[in-house]
Amino acid sequence: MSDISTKQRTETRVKTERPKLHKVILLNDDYTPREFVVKVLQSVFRLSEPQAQSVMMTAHQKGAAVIAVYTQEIAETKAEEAIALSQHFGFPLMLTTEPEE
Ligand code: TYC
Repeated sequence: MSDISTKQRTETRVKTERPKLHKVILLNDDYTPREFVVKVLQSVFRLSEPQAQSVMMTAHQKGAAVIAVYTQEIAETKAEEAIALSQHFGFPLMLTTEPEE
């Protein structure tokens, strides 16, 4: 005989931590052409052309700009991709990542 309807069930609730998000930060330099920075932001980070222009100009004027936030692995992979792409074209463009507060 099945006791499925009367059996007490204990529910275990496991608290799932949300993965911390990491910022990808674009750093200014004196040599990388503005148009190249915009292309990298569009191709690697999928920014629209106006968004890419805006982020590029913020880095150009203030020294650094947050591009976007991702989980740690994606943030680091995208930063590495952008740096590799820039090095391939002989530009010194630099990006860093840091955890969000
Ligand atoms: N400062 C560069 C120039 O005048 C352009 C530039 C902008 C480079 C933003 C990097 O993250 C950067 N050619």
